[in-house]
Amino acid sequence: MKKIIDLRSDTVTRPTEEMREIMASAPVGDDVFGEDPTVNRLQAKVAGLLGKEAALFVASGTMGNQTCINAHTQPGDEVICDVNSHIFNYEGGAPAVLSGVQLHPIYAERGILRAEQIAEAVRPADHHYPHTQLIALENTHNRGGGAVYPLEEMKRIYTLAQSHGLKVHLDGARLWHASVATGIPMAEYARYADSVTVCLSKGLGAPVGSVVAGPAEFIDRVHRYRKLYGGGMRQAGILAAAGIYAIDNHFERLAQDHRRAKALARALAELPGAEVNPDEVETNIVIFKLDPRRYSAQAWCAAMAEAGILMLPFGPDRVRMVTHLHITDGDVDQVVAAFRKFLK
Ligand code: TLP
Repeated sequence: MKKIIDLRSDTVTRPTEEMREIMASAPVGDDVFGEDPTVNRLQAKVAGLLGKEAALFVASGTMGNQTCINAHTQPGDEVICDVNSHIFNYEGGAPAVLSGVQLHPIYAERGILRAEQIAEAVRPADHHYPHTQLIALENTHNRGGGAVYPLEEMKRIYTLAQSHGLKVHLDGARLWHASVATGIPMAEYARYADSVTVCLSKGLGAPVGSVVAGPAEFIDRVHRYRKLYGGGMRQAGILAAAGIYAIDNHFERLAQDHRRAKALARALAELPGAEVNPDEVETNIVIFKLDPRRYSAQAWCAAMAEAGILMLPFGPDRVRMVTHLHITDGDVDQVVAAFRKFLK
């Protein structure tokens, strides 16, 4: 059977044989009683990696972001984010539904907000305005084409937040990638955020799960929201074991995904009918623009699918490709050959 090359997302990975074996033999207990030793081990490990006091295993990145937003805010508060952020675009309007807060989205080049833009968006203390309470950042930035937040900018934003009494939440679904791409430890990025969500089920290749981290008192409040959202899982150690394995075995290898994404972007940039700047491909996401006279994103993805290559339309003339654990150098060669065939 011909292999399907699935570049739609790094969420499509399946657990490897070795990961499945580790999952099957993981010691477990009732995590709602705090008694699952493998969940506790994962939480301690991620708290350590992020340099935070405490961490909590949650079902998904969305649950991580939303429990944190809820724990940071009161209904009626405002959350500053960028217009292309995941919390604004892909979480079902959850901040309004679950926390009763309003998002204040700002346009930012490749999703990277500058401290000056945020300073302008912070509301004055006047009863006409909502109360600004939280700044939400995303590193790496998904719709920004996997852009890495410059550490210096995060530091400036955090300093600004502190001077206004605001909190900072970091959607670090792919913070692993930022760390591998720059060599900057995860904890160094996390220093400039009050809370962080990291995902195990994206580039790291675990089947399920994310972890939130922050001060112990804050994580205790997040824990309450996790329960309230129905996210209290029982013998979740089976899943946490996959996360521990993924961190230990699939973290450093993300550099390969970055190299392959760059190779895809370089090949595309040489062809007419597609636009992408390979220098901007810093991690495992490539977003390119098609010449609409030749292909719409839908038509392109349908044509590629015929050739056994899956990509995701990311707007009427934009397409996203994400490299991951199951994409090999041979796959990259095959995709490049298809580009040449379709765009010649
Ligand atoms: N992103 C998914 C889709 O929802 C777009 C993907 O395929 O990339 N933060 C960021 C930055 C994300 O990219 C995602 C997932 C999440 C949060 C949500 O994680 P899950 O899917 O676990 O709720």
